[in-house]
Amino acid sequence: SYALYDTWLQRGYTLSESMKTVLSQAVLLSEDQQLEFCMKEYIRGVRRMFGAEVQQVPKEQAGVLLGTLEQAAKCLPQDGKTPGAEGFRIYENGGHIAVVGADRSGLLYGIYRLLMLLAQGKLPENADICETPAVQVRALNHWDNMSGQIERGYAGESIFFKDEDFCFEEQRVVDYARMLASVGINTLTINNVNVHQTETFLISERFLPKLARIADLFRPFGIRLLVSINFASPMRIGGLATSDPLDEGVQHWWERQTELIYRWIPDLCGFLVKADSEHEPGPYQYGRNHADGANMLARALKPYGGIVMWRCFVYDCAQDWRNQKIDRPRAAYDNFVPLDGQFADNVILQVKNGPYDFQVREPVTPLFGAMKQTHLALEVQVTQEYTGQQRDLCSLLPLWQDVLQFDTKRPGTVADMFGSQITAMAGVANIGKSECWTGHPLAQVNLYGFGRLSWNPALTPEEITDEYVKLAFGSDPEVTGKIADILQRSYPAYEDYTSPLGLCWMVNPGYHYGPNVEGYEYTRWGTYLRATCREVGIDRTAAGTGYTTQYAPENDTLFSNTDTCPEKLLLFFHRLPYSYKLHDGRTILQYIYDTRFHGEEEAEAMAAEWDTLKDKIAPSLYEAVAERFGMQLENAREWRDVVNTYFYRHTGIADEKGRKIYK
Ligand code: GCW
Repeated sequence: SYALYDTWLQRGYTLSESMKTVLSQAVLLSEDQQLEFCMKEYIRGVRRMFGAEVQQVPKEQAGVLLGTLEQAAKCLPQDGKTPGAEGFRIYENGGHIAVVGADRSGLLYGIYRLLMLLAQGKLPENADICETPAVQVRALNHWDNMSGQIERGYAGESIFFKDEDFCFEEQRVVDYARMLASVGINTLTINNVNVHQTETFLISERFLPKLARIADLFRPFGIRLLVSINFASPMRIGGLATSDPLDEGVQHWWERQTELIYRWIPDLCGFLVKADSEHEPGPYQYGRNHADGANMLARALKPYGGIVMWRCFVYDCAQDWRNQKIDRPRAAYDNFVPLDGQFADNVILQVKNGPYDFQVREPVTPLFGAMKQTHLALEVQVTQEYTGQQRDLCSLLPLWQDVLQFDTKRPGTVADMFGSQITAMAGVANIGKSECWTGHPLAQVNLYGFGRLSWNPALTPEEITDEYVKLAFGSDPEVTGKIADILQRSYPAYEDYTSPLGLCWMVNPGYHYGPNVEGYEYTRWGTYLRATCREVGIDRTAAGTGYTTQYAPENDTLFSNTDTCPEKLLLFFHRLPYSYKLHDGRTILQYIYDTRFHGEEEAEAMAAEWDTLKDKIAPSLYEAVAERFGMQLENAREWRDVVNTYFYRHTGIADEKGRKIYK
């Protein structure tokens, strides 16, 4: 039977009888009670996924040996290959499989990986897989409000909150914890970075017992909570007259409050902070800087081993559109780079992947490589705010791959910096109460992929997609092949109908779905196209706003030169006439027309390909996705026609191919 709720670790898969026999004789090589949970997860997985009952047998009879390095290192060849913290080694030899974790979490990850490899039919004979996560903090950030509503959520209401209080089904939370752990996520924030009135009290006695209960449910899965705090808590909770980070009373307040929090949740990971950003309180209000603010919290957390994840999404959100001197993409660098070296060791600055805000196509933030003495986190948006809102299909894996493989020249790619300068990866969750968790059933690929990439940023979109479709949709190669194909086409298609050449923000203001070319043109948000009848885009080179100078000199040159600037970003970096010729000889205008038509055709083609699966997949899945494709087609047509008409009316130049453009 097929249920939308069941994702990649929950279904039944076929397995040879001989492999089932191997799996069903297992031993845990440890007396450590802490590890028994891992065995339970193993037993549950083997039963649920492969329909076999596990017997715990003496070591000599075991097909599968589970343990940590401490007690099970002897099951591995003594060849010096040792997994690092949270890592594991899976070793198959003569019909015996050893899963050895570097530690408890490593063992759990190794067990899930074994089960997932078997489910995909991918455990080779003589398998020897030794992995250590590339990133220490693999965090998922919910933007859930305690009202139950989720900021930028497209999958129903919160699975944690309702009516200004906690409200959760424990079984669902546990199933969720397992999903996250199976892809290696080890840190979770359940409340929005915009911390409203009620949520401010999550770190007070009013809610700590319930928050602690949530922590208890995630703990066995190796997941620690990181709570979003309100920078003004000393005033709002403590009744102080100020929240100035250099005020001694404020510092003491945070110390006492942190002590209280840790009494309830001894392994709390720390605090997540959005300060001086989009009207949230912060140190600037007191004439202090972000190091002052972050370090104050870091000091309070230090005795407990806690960390501060401090967001860099700080910009002027009350800009005058007439003022062309201010350029919003410069903001994170301008605010934070001068503070390099001033942040405490247990502070991680959390930086969005691009300098704007999760647009369909942006360059990579210039902060990576520019802050050599500061821990950084890469933040990506798993929820599809600007990428189709889980109505349109958009696998974000190619977007993230572009980010991870970007060569900063400072030196190395973003992926290369993990473990040294970049110590964390954070994703904004796309989860809610929807039956399939993610609104659009195929949007699960983004959660799955985020986890896999934060574990191993070198994985390719093709590899991750292949894993996901096999785990989620079974072993019929026609089905998995077609779904993989649809997923791979989805981001290029979405980019095609929405965002030509790096032009951002042509969305409806506020809710950010659907086209509205000048929706943000005369607003305070710093998000402009400046299209005239002749030209479009913003000059961000040294001759313009100077944004390109925030990159390493080689990249400044690369982006500043219209011949070497990646074309997908041409109008992000440059202001150019519509007649400007691209490398293939097309004008910018013709490119805009062509991609709009092509993106819409791709949406139709994906929907048609999905239809061919109608008799091959569960009706609930078929219907749910088909319904979304219906919405996507409408959206793609709207984008095509609105954007084409806008530029036709501005230029008066017709499509060379004579296709329908509304005059
Ligand atoms: O993109 C903007 C979103 C806001 C969000 C903000 C942020 C949580 O539109 O909804 O607020 O980014 O990242 O803080």
